[in-house]
Amino acid sequence: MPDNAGRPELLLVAPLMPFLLEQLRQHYTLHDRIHISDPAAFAAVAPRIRGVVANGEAKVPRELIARLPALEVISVFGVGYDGVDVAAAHERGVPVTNTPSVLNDDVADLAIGLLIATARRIPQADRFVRANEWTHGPIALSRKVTGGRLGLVGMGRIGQAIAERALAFKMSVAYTSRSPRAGVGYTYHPDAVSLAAAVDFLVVITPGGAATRGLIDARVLKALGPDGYLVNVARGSVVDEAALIDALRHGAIAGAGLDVFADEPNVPEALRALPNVVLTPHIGSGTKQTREAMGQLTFDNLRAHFAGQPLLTPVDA
Ligand code: 8YV
Repeated sequence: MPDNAGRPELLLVAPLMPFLLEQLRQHYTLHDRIHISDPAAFAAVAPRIRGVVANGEAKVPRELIARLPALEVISVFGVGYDGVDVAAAHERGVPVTNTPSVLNDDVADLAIGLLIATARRIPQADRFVRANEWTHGPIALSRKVTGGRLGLVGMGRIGQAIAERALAFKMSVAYTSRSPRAGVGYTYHPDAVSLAAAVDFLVVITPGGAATRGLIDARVLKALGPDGYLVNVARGSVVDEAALIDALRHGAIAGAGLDVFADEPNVPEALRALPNVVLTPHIGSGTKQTREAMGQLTFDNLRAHFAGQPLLTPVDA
């Protein structure tokens, strides 16, 4: 039986911010993560689910899509959609949308912020002052950022926004990606090892998923070297976390600034205990302004779909 108001029924597969939830509630009947919390209730409503709303971290596997015979659209609150089996959705003729562009500035700001915080050891310096250690003598010197060599793993919209900022710090910019990007004048490297060997700061901003899993491995970290720093604002899956911990422990690299982790929100104790890392809880897009813009785009894509209009930001087949 359709919902009383006859409104499309949506399955939410992730916790969503109130700004988006409130808008969704006005137009749809929402089933919030019942596929996890209440399998019996999910089995009852699954045949009526017409839309799925996910976020950047959520999983929408082939098996879930197969259980939703009436599914018409998947709207992702986030630019990354590596948790969604897009091939399975497209096979069924179900489009997937994401929220590109609106978060470029925030993620780029955080990448530069983490880079500076890590190289200049800002959180460590803050702890130093709070612990009154200054009264015993000065803090150790840190690493200069301006004029350094930046390497970007990924040169999409966010990568380009990071590069623009880096130029203001008089940094040289090089990058690697599957192929050289047309219209981009920065130095191209065919692989991450060669890029890492040529730079001081390696910033990861490439999509997650099978194609990039473990791309930053022990070999890349060795190439980055004992004076090199790693920053990851992409997906934890892109970095071999065990190899990274090992490299940080043994001085194979100088430090790391990490916003994303292999098994969020669980961050290994071994990583949390290291003195040469700056860790943030996946806050790249986490400002009120940007999250609201992402929420609006997530909502607008759904509205367009159910109004029979073209989607604003569909993901490519
Ligand atoms: C998350 C992100 O979507 O856009 C992405 O790909 O990783 C983030 O913006 C956000 O944290 C909401 O879960």
